[in-house]
Amino acid sequence: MSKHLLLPLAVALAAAPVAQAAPELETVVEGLKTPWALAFLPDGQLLITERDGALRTAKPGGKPGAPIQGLPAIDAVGQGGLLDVQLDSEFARNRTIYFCYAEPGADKTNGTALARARLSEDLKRLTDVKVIFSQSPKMESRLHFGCRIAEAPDGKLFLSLGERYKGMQSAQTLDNHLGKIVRVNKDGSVPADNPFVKTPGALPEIWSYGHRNSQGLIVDAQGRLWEHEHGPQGGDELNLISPKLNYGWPVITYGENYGGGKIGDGIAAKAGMEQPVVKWVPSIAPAGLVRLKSAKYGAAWQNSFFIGSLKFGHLERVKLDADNRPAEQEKLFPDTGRMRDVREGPDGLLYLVLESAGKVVRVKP
Ligand SMILES: [Ca+2]
Repeated sequence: MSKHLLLPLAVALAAAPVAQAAPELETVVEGLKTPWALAFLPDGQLLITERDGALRTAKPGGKPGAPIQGLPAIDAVGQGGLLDVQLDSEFARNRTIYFCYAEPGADKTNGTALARARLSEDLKRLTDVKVIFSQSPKMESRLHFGCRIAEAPDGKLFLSLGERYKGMQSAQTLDNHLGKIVRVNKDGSVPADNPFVKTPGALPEIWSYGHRNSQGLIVDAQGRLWEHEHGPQGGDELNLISPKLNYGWPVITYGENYGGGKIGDGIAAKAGMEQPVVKWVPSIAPAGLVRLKSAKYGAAWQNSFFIGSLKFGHLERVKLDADNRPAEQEKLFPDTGRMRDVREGPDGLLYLVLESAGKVVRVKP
């Protein structure tokens, strides 16, 4: 008797709809060519870089505008071109933006440079363009520009710099800007309290060293600097960055050479070199970094890191515990296509830059 009565209830439970719908993506802008980075203007428009050397605005739901005039000469070769863009924290007052890019040098060389400029009220041109930092030395290379910009609460600027692939050994020495994170004032001058200003032979802009190729750099809500970087085959990393520290490349790595074979001594740890907070083997090829401040997606996602994967085309979510160990990790939106940038909009929503698709999409809450 009781079994007979329970049966319909069990059937009803099995057929019940899933309580929580999976988040979905919606297109915000399309028709871009190899977009690389995204910023949000106060009027609701987006400011987007294209790697080939165009900076454009776009209204959500609209088409990209004509290229903004006034960019400096850009070496759009290989992985290089017009890369990151950031608004000054006081953009509404000073209309200042920062952008980094592959700056051409003599004899086919290039290097990552950071420039500032004012964006005209009509959004059509840049004025007062000034290069405030140039990576030294420039190299003949199409690879590993790094190139993410982050502004700290005190107004200092951080910039990630790749080791240009050919210069990997130089990531361990302080007489160059290869494989470094640097810190400068907004006018390009060197802050007096940078960690190596009094070290003989060291370049004074250096904040940390031993990096490979970083395309993710943020200051979180607590004022901490986070960076992720591409390892070689295997061994991508998320690092918590402190001044003066050595993050190990190419002496220590969880990766190996492309096609196999150890790098250097094939070791993953060494005294005096920092361990990553998170490592990825195999590599996801990380690009773009957010630590989500908003509660728009619920408590689980709030304070999580979101990282685009170029290789697998998904959005990686990582949440750390109180001791900065990975507590939650998942792969969202698999096979969406090369994800080049991830940002949190002023609306508290996640925006993704899809490189091959030429789109900016938004994660619906
Ligand atoms: Ca490392």
